[in-house]
Amino acid sequence: MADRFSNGSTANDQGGLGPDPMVSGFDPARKGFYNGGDLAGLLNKIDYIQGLGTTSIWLTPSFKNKAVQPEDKSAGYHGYWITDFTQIDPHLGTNDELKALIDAAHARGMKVYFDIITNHTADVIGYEEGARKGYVSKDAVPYKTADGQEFDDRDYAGTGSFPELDATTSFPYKPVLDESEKDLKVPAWLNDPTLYHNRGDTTFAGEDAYYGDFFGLDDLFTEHPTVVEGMKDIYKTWIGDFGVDGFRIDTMKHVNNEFWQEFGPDVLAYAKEQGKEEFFMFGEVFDATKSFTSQFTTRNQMQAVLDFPFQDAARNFASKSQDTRNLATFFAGDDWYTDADSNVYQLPTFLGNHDMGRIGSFIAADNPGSDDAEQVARDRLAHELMYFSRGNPVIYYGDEQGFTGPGGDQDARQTLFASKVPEYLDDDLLGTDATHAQDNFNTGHPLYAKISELAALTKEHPACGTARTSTATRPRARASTPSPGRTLRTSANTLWR
Ligand SMILES: [Ca+2]
Ligand SMILES: [Ca+2]
Ligand SMILES: [Ca+2]
Ligand SMILES: [Ca+2]
Repeated sequence: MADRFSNGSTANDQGGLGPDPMVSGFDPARKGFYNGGDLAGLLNKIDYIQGLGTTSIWLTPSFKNKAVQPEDKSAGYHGYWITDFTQIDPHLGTNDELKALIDAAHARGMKVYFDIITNHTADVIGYEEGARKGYVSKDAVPYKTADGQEFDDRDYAGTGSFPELDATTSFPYKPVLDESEKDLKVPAWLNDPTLYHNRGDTTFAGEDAYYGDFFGLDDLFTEHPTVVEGMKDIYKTWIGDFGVDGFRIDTMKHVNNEFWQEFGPDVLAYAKEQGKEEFFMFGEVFDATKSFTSQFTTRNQMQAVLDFPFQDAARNFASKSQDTRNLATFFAGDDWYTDADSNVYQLPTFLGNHDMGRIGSFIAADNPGSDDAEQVARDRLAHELMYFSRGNPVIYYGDEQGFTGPGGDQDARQTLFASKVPEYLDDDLLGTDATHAQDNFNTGHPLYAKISELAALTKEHPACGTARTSTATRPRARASTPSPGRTLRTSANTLWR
């Protein structure tokens, strides 16, 4: 999260928008605003990043955002409120600075991953009926063609054709744009209000998980071929022109399957044409059930998903002291991910993140009254489990400095540089007496040292990073079930490694 990593240039702190925080979104004393970090800061600290054993940098979304959403009284420092998909957010720097960062990473043999969004844009479209309206289902008010015929969009998703729509008659709510914002989005096709679902806010369940707006964020009509083609073009440009090495894909489970079935293979083929043989995409499917998360790498043809089930299992083991046999059961379910071209070894594993919160925070909360030594020991154990298990370990910045915090989201987005945010200044960091009042780029921190050691060990001995429970230790019920995937899995693993 570039805004929270290192401030390489104070000149861009206000994003060129002037001194008013409610316009620029910059306020280093508020956790919901831009705090000043940028791409120049990441480049300055690339030795620190690489010293951790890092082989790839995953940037949270970095495109130009709507700086402030007045209704939320917070800013787009996190990057998830995009208005311009062709430009780096001016608070974070310029497209040239991104190129410089990518080139510097490549020169060191490191890769750079973009965090991309296809589900929504910033909240720019409102409804004539009012802002932030409740969800209206398709059975209550179906979509209508411009000619007034009711239709189900799912009959067209994935076919490459779609009926003509009319903003005033096709949707349950009438989308409206403020005159000053009607050309705000880039590329220009994003300013067509008929390319959004226009059904009101999601409750994150059932049909509305696909069609609803996240707190007003404009939910794209991802069943529509113009949206599919437009998103492919946007992200291919970043691969072709900037050399981005892969994508973390946001909110994957809120976009229809047909979208991924087109987007994934097509973008991957394009990347390979550009010479990126190892191009890699992994989706965010915020769910701890393998039977659910695995469908995106099998039926939906994506390469990988973030391993939320592993995060849950790792916390249960290292932080909550649950029985080790639960881990055995957990790994025994890995076959859910096995198909002809992908398997569990590709999944990025992690212990906490910018949404759910940090592993240091979980350990402190799960073990009330424990001392710092125990908490650091549990944190080391969690990292050992992650590095020695199958998958690609991901470190959330700040975990290597023992960052904690009382929860997720804004409470888990502390700056590595000295902070003025009161809610961060009272955090109790693991493994150190340091606080957030100072910079925390301490390569001598015990967790920085531990992670570096684990990265070096698994690099020298790759077999250390592929552990899984053997067939012999599987629970009987599972072992007695014929597993047609077993032979395939073994060969796929060999190929992957
Ligand atoms: Ca800055
Ligand atoms: Ca959606
Ligand atoms: Ca909206
Ligand atoms: Ca697959």
